[in-house]
Amino acid sequence: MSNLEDTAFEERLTFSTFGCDPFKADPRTPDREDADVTIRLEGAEGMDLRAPDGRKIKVWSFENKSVPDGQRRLTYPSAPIRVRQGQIVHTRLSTSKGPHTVHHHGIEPSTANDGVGHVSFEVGDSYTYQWQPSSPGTFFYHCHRNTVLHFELGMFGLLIVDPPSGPGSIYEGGPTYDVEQAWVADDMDPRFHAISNHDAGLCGLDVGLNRFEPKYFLLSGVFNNRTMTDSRTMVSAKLGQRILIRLLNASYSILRVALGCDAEWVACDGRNMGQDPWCDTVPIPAGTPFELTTAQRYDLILSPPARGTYPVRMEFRHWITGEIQDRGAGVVQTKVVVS
Ligand SMILES: [Cu+2]
Repeated sequence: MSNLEDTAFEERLTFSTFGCDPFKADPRTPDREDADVTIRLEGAEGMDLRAPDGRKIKVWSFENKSVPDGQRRLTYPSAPIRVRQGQIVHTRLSTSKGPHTVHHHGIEPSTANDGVGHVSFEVGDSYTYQWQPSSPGTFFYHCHRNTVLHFELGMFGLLIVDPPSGPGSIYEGGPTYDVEQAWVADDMDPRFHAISNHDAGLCGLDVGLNRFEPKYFLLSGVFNNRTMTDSRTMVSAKLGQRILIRLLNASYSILRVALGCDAEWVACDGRNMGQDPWCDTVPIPAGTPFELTTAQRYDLILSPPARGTYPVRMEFRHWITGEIQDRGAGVVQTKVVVS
């Protein structure tokens, strides 16, 4: 059903419209303008990952129907969205298999376009989110419908905002980089991934979403038995190159990170440091641990002074006890190789 001209429909919208029983419709985007970029996403289910112990782990994802021919539309995490500061962006979400939303985390659109369940549209059919990033940086997008479950099941991806001139610097006139690496850390509790009811845990249902006991630990979609060698996780650079790390903690743990080389922390949560006199960048000496809470992003510049292999260690720690998850097994290691 399309109701672009259906003002009577809009008059029927109430708070409960956004609650436990999302409507099937294609509501009009308020203040809609022509887009510079349009991204088409489909809420998708049913992709299986093979864990190191042989177990099949079901994940949900956003199928990105805007990626060029030949690229995979369905990935875990979902395909990155990449736009430029100041562009008007339309994210067109279709949901044939159940209600979802898209929350562009860290972007500040109008409420109707914010994709937060219960306070704006939960999309039972289709909706076009309109947004315009004001700051370049590292963000991410995720479903905000029954978030604890849908986010854990994999409905998220990186969102990178480049300055108007494009990739190569953090912001216009800011620090530059030659090599770029995204690290998206995630932990998985297989019990959550066996749930197939979209609404499990929502609106009075109790399926134990308050008990999260992760058994699998991943970086950028790679299980931690492969992260030392997989090209999606290890970094290769030439001596003298500057490496930008875009690090997102998409796990439900505290992520404690230690790098084997010095780093400069240049941006946090999509906000640049060093751009204003009251907010400087922060040097992080080699081996000094730092921590990211769930959903936090760090942008780091590495410029290793010599050829070699620099280890990277990430520990997934319990948010209350601080202990490494899964009796000490919750660790991901990778490396930065400079040749
Ligand atoms: Cu969802």
